[in-house]
Amino acid sequence: MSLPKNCLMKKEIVASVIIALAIFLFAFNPPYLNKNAGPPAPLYPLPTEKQMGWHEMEMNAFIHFTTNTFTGLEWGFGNESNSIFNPSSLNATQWVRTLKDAGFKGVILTSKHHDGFCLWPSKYTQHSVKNSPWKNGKGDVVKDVADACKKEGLKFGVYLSPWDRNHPEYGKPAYVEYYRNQLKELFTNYGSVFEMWFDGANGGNGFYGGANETRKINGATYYDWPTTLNVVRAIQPNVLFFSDAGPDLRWCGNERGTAGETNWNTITNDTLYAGKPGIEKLLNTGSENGTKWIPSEVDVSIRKGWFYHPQEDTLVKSPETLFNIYLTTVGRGSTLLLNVPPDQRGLFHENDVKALQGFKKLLDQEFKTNVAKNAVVKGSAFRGNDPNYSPSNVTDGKKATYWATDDNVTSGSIEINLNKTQPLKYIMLQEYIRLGQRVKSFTVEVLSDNRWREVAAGTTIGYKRILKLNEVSTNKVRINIKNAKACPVISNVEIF
Ligand code: FUL
Repeated sequence: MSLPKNCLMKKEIVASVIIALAIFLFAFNPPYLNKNAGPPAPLYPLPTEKQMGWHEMEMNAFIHFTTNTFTGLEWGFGNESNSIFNPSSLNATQWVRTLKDAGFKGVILTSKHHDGFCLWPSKYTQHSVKNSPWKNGKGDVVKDVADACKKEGLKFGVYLSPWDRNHPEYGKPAYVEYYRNQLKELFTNYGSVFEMWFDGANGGNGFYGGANETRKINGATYYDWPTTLNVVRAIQPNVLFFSDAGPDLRWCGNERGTAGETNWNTITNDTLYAGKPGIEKLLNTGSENGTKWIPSEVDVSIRKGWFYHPQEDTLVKSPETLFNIYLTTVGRGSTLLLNVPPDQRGLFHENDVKALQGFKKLLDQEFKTNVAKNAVVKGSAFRGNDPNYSPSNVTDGKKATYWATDDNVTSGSIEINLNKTQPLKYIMLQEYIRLGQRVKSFTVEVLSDNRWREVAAGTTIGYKRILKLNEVSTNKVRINIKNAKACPVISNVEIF
């Protein structure tokens, strides 16, 4: 039986439409039909919004100042007389301005160190500035620093030593109450606090109101941290808590200025607590499959000690050393917390100021021109062939755009065309960590004499990774993500 002519024509039209659609799909691969459409699923755990803000600060400063500045000690015993605290010309604005000019974004002040002397007129103790000759007992260093930070636009943070070698009740429940009352004072009276620094040191012997004995506490239970932290959170929910093991920020495991070359922001902290012996290595690297996002912070002093001692005036770290510390902290995805201790006048010493200025000069000089800015980037593959995830997103200078591959593709390469051959010193890479930390290993190659040559390699990237390239000359750079926990998501590449 033969079909009518108009029916045959309809069949031909339908066939042509199907062929045209197939050609269109093959050619344009529209993202809405691709299984890899849309952004990659988050890889948990993720940073919180306040942790993201902290990552972006990159460099904060520590200020260690107390009776130790006048006694020459690093750990006051707790029997120091209030009368020795008498800076002749304390000027917190000089501290904060110097730090701001050097690129620091936040300041953490030792409101009370292990010796128990309080830099603010706490109503819970007589051992404080209120009974010192400084400003006839009317001064308040915490207020001075908090106000200077507000004025200069830096964030203000607080260190309050849990260990107190002055307090008669240290080791008993009454001291924990005292400690919480002091936290309440600090978090109520000085405006917003971005970070609270809990020191893990719980040494043993001390003055303890005249007992002169050794007191040991159980670091895991004595302070009842969950309750203590909730006291603070009830006043300022946005504060970040630092201690050896978090809960928000972790110690990097050393005071030398070196984050782990492998540095996971993730760690499982269920069995960790501040001061727990033997956890340094784990804190330094974090763990690939850690269940919580607790990034590492690197505290290191510009001098040998944490407090000012005149005999260390010649031992201030040089701008070059500070720059290297920058590379092994910020350049390894951590945040730097650099200590600068005021002297007996209550000023940053000239040598420290000079070192900080030299450090800033080096930072500006070494990272002056990003030759990859807006450079053309080609990639081995990108997510669903969707331009939203194209390799060129890594050079567009935008924080929220990134190159990503298809799900289950855990490696990939991008090639950056620099247009002209030029000497290169550093490469900087950033993962889009809002979707989790992913990269486990990568290499960097440059094209020279028509051959790709490996010039750098690393493991983790995280918030930021900077590698030295040792002045290679090239016009093309290739970044190979060798392995990742899930499809890599790279937001930024800069080359200097
Ligand atoms: C250590 C303390 O014992 C030092 O004195 C200093 O405060 C440093 C930042 O932390 O644990």
